This record gives sequence, C-alpha cells and structure tokens, in this order.
Amino acid sequence: MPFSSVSRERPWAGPQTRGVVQPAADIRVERARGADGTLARMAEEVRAGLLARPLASLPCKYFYDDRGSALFDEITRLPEYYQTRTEDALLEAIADEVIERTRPTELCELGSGIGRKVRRLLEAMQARQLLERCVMLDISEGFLTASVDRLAADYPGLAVRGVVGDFHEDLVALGPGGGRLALFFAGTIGNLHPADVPGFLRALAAQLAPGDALLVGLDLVKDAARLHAAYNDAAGVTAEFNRNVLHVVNRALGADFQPEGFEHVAFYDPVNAWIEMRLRASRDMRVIVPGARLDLTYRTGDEIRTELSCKYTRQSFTSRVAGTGLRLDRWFTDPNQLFASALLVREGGTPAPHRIAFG
Ligand code: SAH
Ligand code: AVI
Repeated sequence: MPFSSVSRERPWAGPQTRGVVQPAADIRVERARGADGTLARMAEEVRAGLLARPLASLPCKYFYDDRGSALFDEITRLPEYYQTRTEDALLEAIADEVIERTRPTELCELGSGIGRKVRRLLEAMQARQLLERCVMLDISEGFLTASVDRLAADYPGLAVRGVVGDFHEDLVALGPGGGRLALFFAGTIGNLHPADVPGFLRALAAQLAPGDALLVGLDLVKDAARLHAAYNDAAGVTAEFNRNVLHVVNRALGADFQPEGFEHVAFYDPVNAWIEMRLRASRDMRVIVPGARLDLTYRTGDEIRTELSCKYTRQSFTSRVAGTGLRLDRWFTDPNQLFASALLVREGGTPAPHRIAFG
C-alpha cells in the first residue's frame, strides 16, 4: 500500500495546523500518497483550470483546508442550508433498516468531514453487535484527524482508520471490500460533473465485494428559489467558503490572489439541474501563481467556476448507476422530498455467506 503516516507538512493546511504532526503510537491516520506528489498534482490541476477557456475553473476539493472545513461546518447550521439537517433526520429514520438489509461489519465514509452522521449507522450496528471497523477518507487532514480521534474515543473496541486522500484517485487505499457499507453523504456526489459519476461509481464498486453496499446522499431537484437561498445565505458564509479556495491556492502555491477582490456568485441552472458557484473579479487584477507557473490578468467581471452542485431525481440518478456494477436497492426520502438516500448494492458473484440476501 502506498501509505505514508501523517508526519510531514500538509501542503494546504491552515496556519493553526502547519508543521509536523506527531503520529499517535498506533497510527490511525495515513496518507494515500506523499505530500510532494499531492502538491505537484495540485499545481497541475490549478494551472489547467485557470488556463481553461471559455471559463476558468478551480477544483472544489481545494475549498477544504482547516478554514474551509470549518466554514462548511458553519454552512451546515445556516437556516437556508436545509441539506445537512434533512439528511441527518433521514439517516436517523432509516439507519436500522439499512443496517438490517446490509449487515456490514465495516463502515467506510468518503468525504467524511466532521464525521457526525456516520454515528447514526454506528449506533445501529452496535445494537446488532456488528461493529468492527470504520474507515474515514477525506482530503482535509486536520478535520479527518480530529474526527477519527473522537470516534476512537467514543467507540472503544471499534478499529478506526483515517485515510488522507482524494476520492477521485485514492479509493484503492480503502483495500478490498467484504462486509463493507460505503457512505457518501451530504450530496457530495453532486459536486462531481454528472458525466463523471458512472466512472466514480465503477471505481468504488471495484473496492466493494459482491453484496457490499453504498449509501449515497443526494440533494433533490426542487424550487429554484430555495436552492438559490441555500447557496446565497444572508450571513455571507457561503461567500467566504467560496473565496477560501483562493486562500488555499495562495498558501499552497505561493499565489497572490486578493480574495476580497472577487465576488461570490451562485445560481441555479435548470437545464443542467445544478447550482454553479463562481468567483467574479470586481476590479482589474494581476495575479502571479509561482507554484503553477502562471502570470494572469483579470478584468472586472472575469469569472472562475469553483463548484458544481448537481441536484438529482430518482430517474436522473438511476441512469448514472446503470452499468457500474451497482444497482439501486432502496430509495429513501424525507417527507418534503428535499433530500434522498440511495442504497446501492454491489452486483455479481455469490454474496458473502454472513450476508442476508437482497430481494
Ligand atoms: N460527510 C460530511 C462532510 C461533507 S462536506 C457531511 O455529511 O457533513 C464534503 C467533504 O468532502 C469535506 O469534508 C471535504 O474535505 C471532502 N472532500 C471534498 N472533495 C474531496 C475529494 N476529492 N477527496 C476526498 N475528500 C474530499
Ligand atoms: C459538500 N457539498 C455537498 C456542498 C454542496 O452543497 O454542494 C458544498 C457547498 N457548497 C456551497 N455550500 C455548500
């Protein structure tokens, strides 16, 4: 396994976490790849994105240093941002049924963030004495380390492992499946371009054994005004979260973006059924990004796309699942049809003997 323990400088960690991280005696958090490779890849992605025309872009995964993760956590508590509380209530309602149907011994959360929702499933597993292992994978090292430590403290006897990695590239770090329930909450799958979803699901299916499952959270298509409000909150937290990607690029690649010179833009595109977030230059600026060999000029009104957040229906999501090695087993929604949890099962082969059959 190409793991390195967490003991080197994190390329985009916040100032409060900069420096050497002391691994615990029993190392719980590993890196899927070395810091140098991670930084080189970031430089390439930022270069390609900022040079893209007609619309420049930055990968949304670079929102999430310590500050970006904390801002996202603040977003989850905003009155306009219904997603987190709706999904959490839905998970509370369905956890027993999901665990009864899948009977996992291992939970594996992708983009685990603060690691709160996973507890809904852990409780249901504990009640059935199934609880053995929990793996959390996230790009945001500080939050991942803290959440892994909290889980280990709160669930003695549970083997908790954290992987600092990118769920686009590092799924193989999860190791082979078997008794695994993968979790992908928050509607984070909506941050992938819809065309990339089948490939992502295929890669994930490769880390699942026949009969293993994936529970994926999906923000549903709804009234445009409600979506608009969720991404244009009155307190301006989403705007600060959006601009954070520029702080991350400044620190990691030595750039001199002036984040306050960019205005937050978020709008719903009903044709593509996605929210698009952009940063719009509010004055002319020259920006140098030494780590990506870039010398850029922005004119007032120039835009950089920073995030897609796709909204799904049962039908539009199911069409992305076809041919991936997964099949839809259950579709759960909240009473107001705001958010869905789709339970997908890995097809093929003979289900492991300890598992129940799926109807
Ligand atoms: N699962 C949590 C957090 C969702 S926010 C919840 O339900 O509240 C999205 C999370 O995905 C963040 O923690 C972010 O750091 C992580 N993330 C975003 N892009 C990623 C990527 N490419 N690889 C790994 N983690 C990523
Ligand atoms: C993590 N992800 C599902 C969030 C979303 O809604 O797409 C990120 C976010 N962007 C703006 N607000 C929250």
